[in-house]
Amino acid sequence: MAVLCLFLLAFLLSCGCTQSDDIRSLQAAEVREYQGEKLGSVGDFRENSLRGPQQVNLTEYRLVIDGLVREPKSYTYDQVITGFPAYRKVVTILCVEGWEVKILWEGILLSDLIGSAGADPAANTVIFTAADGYTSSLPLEYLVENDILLAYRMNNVTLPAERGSPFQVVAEDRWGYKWVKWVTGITLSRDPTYRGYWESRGFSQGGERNQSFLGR
Ligand SMILES: Nc1nc2c(c(=O)[nH]1)N[C@H]1C(S)=C(S)[C@@H](COP(=O)(O)O)O[C@H]1N2
Ligand SMILES: [Mo]
Repeated sequence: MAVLCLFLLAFLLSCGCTQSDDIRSLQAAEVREYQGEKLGSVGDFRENSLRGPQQVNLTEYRLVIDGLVREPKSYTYDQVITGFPAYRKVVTILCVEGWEVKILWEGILLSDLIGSAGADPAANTVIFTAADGYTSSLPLEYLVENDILLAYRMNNVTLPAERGSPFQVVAEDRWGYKWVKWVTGITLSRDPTYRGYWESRGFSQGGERNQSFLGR
């Protein structure tokens, strides 16, 4: 009987251990240091999106690239993830509200993605649309020259819903409102005066971080 009890106890304890091990390994999945640089955490963001976190269904999801392109595209999530080379870089996001987070982003180059649809030589502006109706734009030249990423992972974990799953623009050196989350559409245009959600409410068109966001 005593032996049986001990056996049961050992069994219960071992179950408990495996469980807490799993929990620990999940937390450890997020990297907090990269090439000697300390990183912030996925949990450091203040969620203040237009309509709260969007739950995008990845099997039904399509990423549309249209406008001034040779061949409009509609990609599935897997086609985006597996169809283009992956890149990673450490970039800090800074919101006009005063918080900032340094993250190791992983994704594909927007220039590769746009290139696959063939940008018309007249195109100079890229308009991003999102699952919550949010929009913003960036110059095509800026995206190409700065190797701007469309991210699907941050700190080695897949973007969670709150952070823009499946894709967020990593708009390096631009204020947070240029970092469109839940991207569903990429439209090439030749209208550099197109103003997105915050830009049409008084935020600067360029969104350069070294300039005030309350600009033109
Ligand atoms: N689709 C969408 N993307 C968005 C927003 C939004 O409301 N909707 N907010 C922007 C703003 S103002 C910031 S600062 C960044 C980061 O916001 P978060 O902390 O809510 O993730 O997302 C940007 N991208
Ligand atoms: Mo923001």
